[in-house]
Amino acid sequence: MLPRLCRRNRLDWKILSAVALICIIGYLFINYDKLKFSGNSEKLNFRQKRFFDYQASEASRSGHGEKGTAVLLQDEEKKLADSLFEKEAFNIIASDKIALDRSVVDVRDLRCKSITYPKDLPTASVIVIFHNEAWSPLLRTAHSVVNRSPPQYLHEVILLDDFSDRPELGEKLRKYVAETWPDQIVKIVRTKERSGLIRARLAGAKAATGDVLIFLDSHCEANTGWLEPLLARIKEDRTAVLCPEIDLIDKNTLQYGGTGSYSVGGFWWSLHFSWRPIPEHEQKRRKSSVDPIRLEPLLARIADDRTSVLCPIVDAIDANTLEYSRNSGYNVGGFSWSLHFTWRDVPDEDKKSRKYTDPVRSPTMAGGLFAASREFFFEIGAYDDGMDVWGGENLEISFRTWMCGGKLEFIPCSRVGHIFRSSHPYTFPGNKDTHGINSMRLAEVWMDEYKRLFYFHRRDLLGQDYGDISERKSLRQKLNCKSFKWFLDNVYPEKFIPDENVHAWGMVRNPASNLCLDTLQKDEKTIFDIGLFSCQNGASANEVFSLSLNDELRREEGCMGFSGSDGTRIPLEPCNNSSRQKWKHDKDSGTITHTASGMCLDKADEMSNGFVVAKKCNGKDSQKWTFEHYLDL
Ligand code: LR7
Ligand code: MN
Repeated sequence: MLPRLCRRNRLDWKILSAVALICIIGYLFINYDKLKFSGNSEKLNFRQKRFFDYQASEASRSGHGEKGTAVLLQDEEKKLADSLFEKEAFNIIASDKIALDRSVVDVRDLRCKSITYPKDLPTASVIVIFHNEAWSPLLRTAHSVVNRSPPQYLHEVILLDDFSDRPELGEKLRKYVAETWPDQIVKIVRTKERSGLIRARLAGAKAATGDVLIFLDSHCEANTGWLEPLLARIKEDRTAVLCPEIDLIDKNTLQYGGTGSYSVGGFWWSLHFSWRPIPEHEQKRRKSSVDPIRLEPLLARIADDRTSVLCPIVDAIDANTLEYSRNSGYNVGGFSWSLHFTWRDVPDEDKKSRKYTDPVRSPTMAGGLFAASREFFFEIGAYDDGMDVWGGENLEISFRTWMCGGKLEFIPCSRVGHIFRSSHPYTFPGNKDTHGINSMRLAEVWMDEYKRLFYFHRRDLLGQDYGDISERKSLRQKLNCKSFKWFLDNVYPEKFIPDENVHAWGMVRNPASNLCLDTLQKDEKTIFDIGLFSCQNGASANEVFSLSLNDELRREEGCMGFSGSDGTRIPLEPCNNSSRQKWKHDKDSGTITHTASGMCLDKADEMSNGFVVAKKCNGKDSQKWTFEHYLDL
């Protein structure tokens, strides 16, 4: 009995030890990567090496799309790309041909490269949200961040999967991430249901533990040196919410192109985002924007130098009309050997020196690419988690940042490319107009009485259910945020308000015909002729015109300009304060007169096919107009 038992026990021990050994080996095997990086310094060394190896290899890379070049497809590939274009809203075949860690051109201004940033910068959590993003752009985003962020500042990259159901974004993605980044710098977090991009970003922000949150869309490429200027600015001012300069990655060729336009964000009263040039007040505020242009070789550069001789930029005053027009050419002087003075283009080097490195204040952001101190992001209310799928959150966070004590800036030295796709390659559950409803929430909470201007455009939304906004309202109260009027007056003073500080506004009616000026639904980012349509009695934003204190007959961005020849149509063109765009209205006689030419706005005859024209004044009914509202200013 006894020996048998012993024997059996011995066997048990053997089995047990074997199992234990297998377990230990298994554990070591599974956790090899973790154990390999058990110390922080080992992790950092590994990351440093990866970072420097990539930098070293970048210049010598060759292949499709390297250095950010275009991929041009032919024959079968082109056909295939075309057939998939609708689904992906960009050229997936071209993207798939490009290395996931391709090189790009460093499009920064030369001056950016000479800036040295403090060594002890805060750390960043980069959050890339995605729903059913295609494989190659998603991973190219992650690679670009890891490869171009100095490891000591990159705390983590969170790929926030908003409940995607493409098969390759499941196990295959997990495996790729684990194998490619064994140090676990890249993490995947998945939502439990389709959350929409706003709640997805919130989930990402909650999971993040770095000092600074940086959000990116899932089809971006971070460029050289993108991270340091963002972190340095937040270190300097924790209330600054920052956008990189967003470069265009072409949706057809995947070419990485520098924008170089240095635009800032604005908005339409329909609550769509718009790009606009840096306004004059901001150009003046920024120190480096007043740099003189060197007039070499005739004149030496000045600044605070008593030995320098300065010229203003010479604008043109037309000899015939005395119209003053801005010289946007910024020429410098040269000479010919016959010793005549000549104008010539600003030499390349000086053009570059006019591109600046300072932050540019912006009223709004596009939404997808921005950085904020993690603490500050939550302090000012993160996001409105009542917003669904897509749209509106970009203006909400913009208005809120400014109104509640922060500031919004573009950082010219931080460059990130983004594929601007032609449509949304994902579903909108329930087919809801999420931009409309989200915008209602933002208008109701943040825009005070100015929400009326949104509803001008979206009468259809009036009375629709936008959910509960009480938490957001009490947030605004708790933070003691300023009014929307304060925002307009101080942050966006150039924003045109159609029904304030104008002589008159509303429908411009020709009583005899009961026709009104009308944009005929044309896209106001283009130039088009103003038409006539039966008056809609306030039901159509297409018929809202204003007579500004500046004597313009205008819309939000466009002014009616007239060339002066009898009987021609009148285009709506970008307002530029020129005499083409000045009109006077006489309330008693009803005339609207083009000041420079003396011609009258005329309903015209059937020949004009529903377009308004200007003609010699004749006192007839076709030249009589009334505005819906007169402010008597
Ligand atoms: O349900 C969704 N869940 C998601 O996670 C829907 C989308 N998403 C992800 C999506 O995979 C993508 O990574 O959210 C991100 C943004 O969606 P896009 O790329 O379809 O949006 P967009 O680039 O057309 O739109 C811009 O405006 C949006 C308004 O809600 C967001 O703020 C986007 O981030 C924003 N993109 C940019 O600002 C990039 C610069 C372009 C400009 C102008
Ligand atoms: Mn996008």
